[in-house]
Amino acid sequence: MKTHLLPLAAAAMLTACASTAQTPVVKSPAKPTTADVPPPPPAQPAHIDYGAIADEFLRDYNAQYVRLYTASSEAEWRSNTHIVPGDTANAGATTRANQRMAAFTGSAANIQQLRDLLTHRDELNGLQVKQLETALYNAANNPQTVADVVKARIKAEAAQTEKLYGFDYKYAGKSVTTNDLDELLRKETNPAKRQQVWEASKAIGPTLKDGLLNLRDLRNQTVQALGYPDYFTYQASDYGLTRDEMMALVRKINTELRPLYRELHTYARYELAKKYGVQQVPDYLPAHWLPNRWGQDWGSMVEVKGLNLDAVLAKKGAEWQVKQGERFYQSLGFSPLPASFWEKSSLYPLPKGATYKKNNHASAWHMDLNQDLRSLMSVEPNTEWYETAHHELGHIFYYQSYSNPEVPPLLRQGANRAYHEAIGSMMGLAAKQKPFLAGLGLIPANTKTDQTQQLLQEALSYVPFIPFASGVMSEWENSFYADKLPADQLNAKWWALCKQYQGMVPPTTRGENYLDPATKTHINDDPAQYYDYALSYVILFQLHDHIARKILHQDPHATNYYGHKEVGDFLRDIMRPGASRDWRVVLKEKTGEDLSARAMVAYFQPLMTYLQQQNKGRKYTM
Ligand code: X8Z
Ligand code: ZN
Repeated sequence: MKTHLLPLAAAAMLTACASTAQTPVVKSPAKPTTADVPPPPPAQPAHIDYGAIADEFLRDYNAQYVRLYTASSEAEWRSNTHIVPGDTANAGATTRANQRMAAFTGSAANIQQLRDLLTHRDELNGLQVKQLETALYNAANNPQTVADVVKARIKAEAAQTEKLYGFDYKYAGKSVTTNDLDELLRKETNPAKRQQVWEASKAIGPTLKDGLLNLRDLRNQTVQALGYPDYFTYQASDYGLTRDEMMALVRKINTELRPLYRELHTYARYELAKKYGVQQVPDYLPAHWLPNRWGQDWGSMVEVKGLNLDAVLAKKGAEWQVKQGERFYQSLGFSPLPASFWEKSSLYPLPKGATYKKNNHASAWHMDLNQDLRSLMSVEPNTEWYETAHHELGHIFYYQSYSNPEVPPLLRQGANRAYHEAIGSMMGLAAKQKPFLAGLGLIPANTKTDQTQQLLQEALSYVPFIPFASGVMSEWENSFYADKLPADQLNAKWWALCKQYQGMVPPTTRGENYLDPATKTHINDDPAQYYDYALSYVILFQLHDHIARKILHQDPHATNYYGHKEVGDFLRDIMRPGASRDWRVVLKEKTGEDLSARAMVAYFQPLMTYLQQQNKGRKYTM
């Protein structure tokens, strides 16, 4: 699950409680007191102070919201960190906590009150309107007018989480973790073994099919009660966009990066065919050739001489990576993490032989919408986890930044969801650049490295993500929720999109007895919002470009942010207000630009000539 912002179920749990909702107190017009005084002028309705009414309502609402949110987070935390297959106690407690949250945020009385107050928006201040809109948006995920549907959905979500993270992956007859599978996909050179590993990673799919189909209907029905046509549209509306506008945006981003992706795709087909000793270069990339379960990040395909971060990190260890992440943020002026972060987080893989499992996908949690900040990871000493640790800490420092008295709990979210994803990913990018590594003493300052190879390595890591995130994932979920993709076409649609956007095909035919999209955790527990990540990559390059050129006066390809408080000030200006400012205004104000792939395309532009030379005489298939 992603955020991160809200642990998933927490997203589902944004809800309000009827019983405690206040009804506005309206003063009656004054009555005349004596008979012989001249008749009073016709009674004017007394002035109603909607601002004061909204204040009182929101004070109560926020207090309840924090209380229920915290209880929900605690239950979810337990459900995600202590999974005993067959034991339903955690799922039961989570379901109950989330239902209490839903009964509050989706209560008919609260919905009525929110709507009433919003009809007087002209008399309210911006912060009040934003909070009321957010509460109404949250209500749409849990309307108690369809209480049975909401209840069923919350229960189904808890059950799906258990299945998803309780799954026992097997490879070569032994139980393995997803970390093991990922490591094998990065390192194994025998294509037949690679295929077995890849297939092992997909074995979970069919176990999630019934649950996912059920969740689709329940998610759609829930939001339909407040007038959204489908769940995808509901999620897009959080950005102030329609479904069509969101799809147009992600398609535009994909088109802008397509020429570069086409070169990388051609390059990868030929280079991997060479590596695996295959004579006939395939037109489409076999999925099991790529160093990632979904082909979303190919960074480990090349090793840059003099910059072997894996080797450096192996010596430093997993704990060092997380601590180093904190040091980096602190060097920019962020406050140290509270002791409770270190005490309560679950940062490393479970010990061998543990009798329970935990969610293996990284996330960051804002438990009480205040200072109880936690991360759930399975950090191992390697580049991928080094970057992920920086990513998760980005969420954590975002939480910390907007947990201030100016931001009411309802608005303790990112400027939009993509900003929340962008900050830590940008820090992850910065933490891998050569001057930064040299500054830390991780590589000798005079190390000679090939800049083209370095940029190629970065391109392989960041660019293939775009057709995956803005293409395959977004198109599939759009079709799944909004177009109600038929249950017997789920896998066929997935692979048609993989071929169209990623130029990637499965090693063997994958019929409807498989459900390969469900192997991506987000499809189950972060539904209809994977475009957040595509947008976050675009934003991260916009922010990085600005920081490098305008603040540090450094080449964006070779920066060292370390110790630069002015970089921290720039970031905190974005992070501190949370969701209380409009995300478009924030981007324009801070970077001078609208959301655009310009900076990302420009960053990798120097690589185009190299790739075109490498690909001379090669067959392009996309
Ligand atoms: O899910 C994540 C984060 C958690 S918010 C680790 N990411 C996406 C993924 O793994 O698919 C980060 C980038 C893309
Ligand atoms: Zn994230």
